[in-house]
Amino acid sequence: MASTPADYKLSFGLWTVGWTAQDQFGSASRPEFEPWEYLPKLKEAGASGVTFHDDDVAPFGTDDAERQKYFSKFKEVADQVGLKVEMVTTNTFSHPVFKDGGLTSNDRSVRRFGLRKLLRNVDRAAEFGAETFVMWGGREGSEYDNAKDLNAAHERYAEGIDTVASYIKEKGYDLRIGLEPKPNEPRGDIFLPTIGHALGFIAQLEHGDIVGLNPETGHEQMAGLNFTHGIAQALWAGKLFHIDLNGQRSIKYDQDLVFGHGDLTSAFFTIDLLVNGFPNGGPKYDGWLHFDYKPSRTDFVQGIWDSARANTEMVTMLADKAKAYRADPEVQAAFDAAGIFELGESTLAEGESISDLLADTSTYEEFDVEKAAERNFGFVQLNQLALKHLIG
Ligand code: GLT
Ligand code: MN
Ligand code: MN
Ligand code: MN
Repeated sequence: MASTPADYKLSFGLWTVGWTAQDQFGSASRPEFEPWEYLPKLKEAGASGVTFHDDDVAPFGTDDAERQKYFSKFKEVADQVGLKVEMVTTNTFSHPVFKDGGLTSNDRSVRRFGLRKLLRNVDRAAEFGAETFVMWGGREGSEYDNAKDLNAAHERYAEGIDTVASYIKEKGYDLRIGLEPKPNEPRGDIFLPTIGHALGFIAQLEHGDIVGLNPETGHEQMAGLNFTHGIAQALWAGKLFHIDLNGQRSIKYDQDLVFGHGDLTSAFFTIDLLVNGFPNGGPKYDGWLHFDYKPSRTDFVQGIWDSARANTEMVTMLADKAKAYRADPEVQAAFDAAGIFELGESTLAEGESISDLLADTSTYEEFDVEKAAERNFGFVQLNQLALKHLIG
């Protein structure tokens, strides 16, 4: 039976459907609505969750009393509609004060202001019962390699993340941080450009236990990287806390297309991993499938809701295909022939020592390398089976 959006935890950033399509070269092509006006339609599109930046709900600079009104109204409507605020994030990139970064600006007073804005929003995230606090450092970086002391910049970045993490612990909030890598745009080069860089960075933190990743499909693909491999490594490391699904067509500006509207085959394998897990078991993602896309500038208001629906539809369609693919006996046989299950076996036998290995002449001295080299792994055939499921 075909699955429906209600079978998955699907959520949208308020800034996605809320994007009025102002870009580098042109003004907005769509009207702006009140933040809560998007909620009923998000629900209709198949979402059960919604996320926001502080400034998406109450504009930057709104005084405290006014802010409270915005957030109360938003909460009221979200509850009414039945949308959970599963993640909250902070805008430390739009206002020109952040032009050189929020946590790594050369200006110490800006870094202190950035931290205050972040900590205030941690309280907001906890108040809304969010599970994840995403930190996308879009302005953390440079255009010129001499614009920063690059060691100090990483020190300040770590200091900033550790400060937010220790505040979460101090307050006893049930919240984890998801760092979001991106290689470039808006900065020429952004710090923590890929999943791998971010994993290395987290390992150096004092409070890294509650810091993981929020990888975005298009951000890895902008760097020519394999998104499914990236999230697989994050899963293996126990660090896939959240995910931003969208579409990107090759190495170019950040397109934020509908999920699956970029590299469809990659989207299929992403959903296969998220929904079915690794073929030999192992860590499995059980978090939200969060869409971070932009309705194209050529679409008007109707297009906002058509594209939102397209995202949730892509997940249900791909998940159904991916489940059928895994359940297909022919695919399982091809997995077997390809050695997929063999890769799940440890290379050394249980209890085998290195000297046992060295003493085992069948592994080397008598090993028939020519014969082993003749193995036909059948990966092409296996991929063809996947594509038959995807297209068929
Ligand atoms: C911004 C960015 C996204 C991030 C958002 C969270 S903001 O739209 O392009 O990739 O996920 O800060
Ligand atoms: Mn993007
Ligand atoms: Mn983005
Ligand atoms: Mn994102």
